[in-house]
Amino acid sequence: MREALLAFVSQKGTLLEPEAVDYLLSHQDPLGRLERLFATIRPAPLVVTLRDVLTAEGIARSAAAHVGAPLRARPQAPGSSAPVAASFRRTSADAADHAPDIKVLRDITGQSTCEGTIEDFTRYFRHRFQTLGSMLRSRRELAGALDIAKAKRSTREVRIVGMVSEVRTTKNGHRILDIEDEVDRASVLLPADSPLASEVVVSDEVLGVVGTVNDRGLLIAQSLVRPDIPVSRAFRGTSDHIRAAFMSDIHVGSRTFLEDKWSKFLTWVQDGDEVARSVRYLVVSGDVVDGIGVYPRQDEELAIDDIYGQYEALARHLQELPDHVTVLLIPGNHDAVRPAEPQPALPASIQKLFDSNVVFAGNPSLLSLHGVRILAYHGRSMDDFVSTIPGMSYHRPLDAMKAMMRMRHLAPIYGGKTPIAPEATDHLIIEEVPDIFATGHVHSVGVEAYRGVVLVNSSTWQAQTPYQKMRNIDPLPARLPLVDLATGQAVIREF
Ligand code: D5M
Ligand code: FE
Ligand code: ZN
Repeated sequence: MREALLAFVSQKGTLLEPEAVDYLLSHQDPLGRLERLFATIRPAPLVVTLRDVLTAEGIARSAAAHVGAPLRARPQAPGSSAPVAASFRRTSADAADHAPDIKVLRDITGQSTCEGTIEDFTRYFRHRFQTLGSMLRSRRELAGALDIAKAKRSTREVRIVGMVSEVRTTKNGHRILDIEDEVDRASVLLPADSPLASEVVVSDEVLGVVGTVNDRGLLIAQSLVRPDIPVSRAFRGTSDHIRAAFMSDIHVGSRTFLEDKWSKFLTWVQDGDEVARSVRYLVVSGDVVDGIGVYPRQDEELAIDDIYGQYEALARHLQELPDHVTVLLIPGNHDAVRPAEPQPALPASIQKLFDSNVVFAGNPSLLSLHGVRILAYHGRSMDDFVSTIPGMSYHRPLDAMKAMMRMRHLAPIYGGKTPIAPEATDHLIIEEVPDIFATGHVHSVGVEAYRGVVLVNSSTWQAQTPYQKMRNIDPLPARLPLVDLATGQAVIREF
């Protein structure tokens, strides 16, 4: 029957979302339902979504509650620019009818206490270990987990929780992890002939191991356990189809800031179509200006060489947004705050250059828009994921974002390219599972869902700089991801 459904839609020149296939197959007369659907929607959308099916059947709301969280972001290859789906256009609400409802639930602004002493580092790592460790210990696979010291004396299968201090590969292709808890350490073998040998493991992440200790005290792993997020959860949606647009890496002040693309975006959002009118929020995930002295000889690539001048220019650009768009702005590694993460919101001297429709928060921040939780993070740690994990690339930021979700940490690798301030608590732990997780930094783009969380990487408004050319970084600029706050459905619009 699955084949029959797929053959039917392909003959109509469209595709059927997997969730829609599952829904149809779990009900009587799947083909008949599909035929009736095509009779009601014309022109047929590029991809027929579960929502299309439910809407056509007139039972969208109640049925959606029935089948859990079916309305996921549709996977979209980075850089692809499919036209915005008909179902997305059709359901647009008017943003101007909705008063803003924003809360910054968590960020470091005004709470930094660290001075970088040894005690600070000890306390920081202890908090990381204890918080992620207790998440892990609540996992069924790790029930009865032992301290490392005790596990090393056991002859039976053991479960332990530890922080990775080193990852290495032996000449025979085995991988060895050194892991530590607060008292002891152990070496864990991921045998070359096991699928575990190709698992992504990074230093300083906290994980669980199930295995047996051999007579030389080496723990032979049978499985690795990540804190991860629940398998599926409902999207905490708004009742109206207002949208959040996502951008980052505007790099105002750079010679390669794309004025023409920005004007196209402004024209669309000012007097554009129903989707443009549904944009209630613009979430800007850092690198909003190019900054000064961020990399060697950057001065040669600047059009505005004064930091306040750069923010003033950005403020002028944002002033041109329609009144119904509220902007949430967090800093990145090019912005005028301390580079160490977590970064506080931009200082008052800069905030005062902007209109009151701009809300400032730290990097990272947990935000609430009408109750929809958004974790916004610039994404600097992707530099460390890309440079330490074979197979990760700047063109596939969603892979790194999924790894962060699985590790429940935004920047697990300590001492790499991402500077981390040892605050009293680890603000980079993903304590609360968001509805939407947004990053920027890599100047690529993509949307996807992971276990019900909408992942968004939000492009750039800067063309390739000579510095990026030298580093083989090929940006995908001027793509605007848009997420429906009612359903989590996501699309990318290209300018
Ligand atoms: O980052 C722009 C691009 O450059 C992005 O793809 C990450 C990459 N990048 C940034 N810093 C580094 C370092 N130190 N090594 C390798 N690649 C890097 P932006 O933050 O806008 O400069
Ligand atoms: Fe950037
Ligand atoms: Zn950046």
